[in-house]
Amino acid sequence: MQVHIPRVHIEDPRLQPIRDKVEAGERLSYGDGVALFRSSDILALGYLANVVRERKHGNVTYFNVNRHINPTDVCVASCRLCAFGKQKRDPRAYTMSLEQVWETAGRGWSEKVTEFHIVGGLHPELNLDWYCKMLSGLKERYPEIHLKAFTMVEIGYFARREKKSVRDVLVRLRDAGMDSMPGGGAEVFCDRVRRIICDHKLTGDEWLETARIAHELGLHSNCTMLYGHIENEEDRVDHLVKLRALQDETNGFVTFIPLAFHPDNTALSHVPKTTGFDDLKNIAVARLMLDNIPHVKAYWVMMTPKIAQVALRFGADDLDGTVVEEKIYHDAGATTTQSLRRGELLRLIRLAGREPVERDTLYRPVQRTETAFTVLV
Ligand code: V47
Repeated sequence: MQVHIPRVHIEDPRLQPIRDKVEAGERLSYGDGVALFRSSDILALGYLANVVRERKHGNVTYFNVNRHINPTDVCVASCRLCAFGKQKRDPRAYTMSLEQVWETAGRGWSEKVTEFHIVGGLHPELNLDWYCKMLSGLKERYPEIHLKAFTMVEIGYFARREKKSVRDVLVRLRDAGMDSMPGGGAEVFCDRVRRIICDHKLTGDEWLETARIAHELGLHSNCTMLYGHIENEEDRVDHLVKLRALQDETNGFVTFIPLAFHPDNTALSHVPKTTGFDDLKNIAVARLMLDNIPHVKAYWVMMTPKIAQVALRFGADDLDGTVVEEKIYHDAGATTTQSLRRGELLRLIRLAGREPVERDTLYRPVQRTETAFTVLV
């Protein structure tokens, strides 16, 4: 898309060569990524990221009408970063029956949803058959709703528990109704960081390999990075560059979502919360480094709707959705509401001067009447 690029004043001299590359549409290097994270010239970062964002998407900003479902919070992993996972014997822990999952899926919508976003803890007793029944039961009851389900971490756990290959597990779940996969569990790929924040999880290489296999099977997925804990700028850029390299091979990632660490009720509760400045910087640097990933999402639950709205001028082209019920961030102290109405998403986008487009999970526009929706292909 041809866009007019105004020349804005850039204060930080280290960003001049990066501006030249961005304007010429050249790929940024690892060193450029570190320089971007180290810069405090937030307006320059926003300007550069906005050039890329408008080149890819013009003025359009996407959102969807979705519902999160977390079938269980029982988790064998006990990651220090997480406030959601509970041990099975914890009196606060819950596990839904299949009927409860199917019933929860239909509850709390203000508008008809197009996507269920389904993730949960690593439950020691729920087997692959149970998850396949859950998916096929959802498909039977809600055939037109896209099932975006299971992080790479859950897939790795199912494979280990069932003594099957990752590929076999993915094929079983796909055949039972899994349409695509969310981007969670990637955290930061660096081993030194993972040993501290999530030592029982897949390694970074295993996360990437699982994503590669999913993409080879024709499943699209998202990808994320958890920032604002113990990682440094180099760790962040290393993470982004690894995602970019895999995307060069598979083209299977649809959207990148930077996730701000929320420390409350975690074993890392001493870590200070991220600032608005860092949240915007992560959006902008991601947009600049991930030249081959189509979308960058400002997840309003994590950033607050106010910062997410500003992020639409700092590189983001998507706000995520109505969500309806969010547990992972709210267990970790998020103060945002649990859900936003479709009308509120439209208002946030329009008041940022952007053109809202409701999308399905794979970014096909959705046209809605009062009671029904059609995906326009
Ligand atoms: O996998 C866990 C992270 C993820 C905390 O793909 C935490 O469209 C911050 O992946 N503080 C879940 N983060 C959220 C997620 C997601 C959200 C929205 C859209 C999509 C998508 C994916 O949140 C987890 C983990 O990486 N997380 N605990 C915490 N205390």
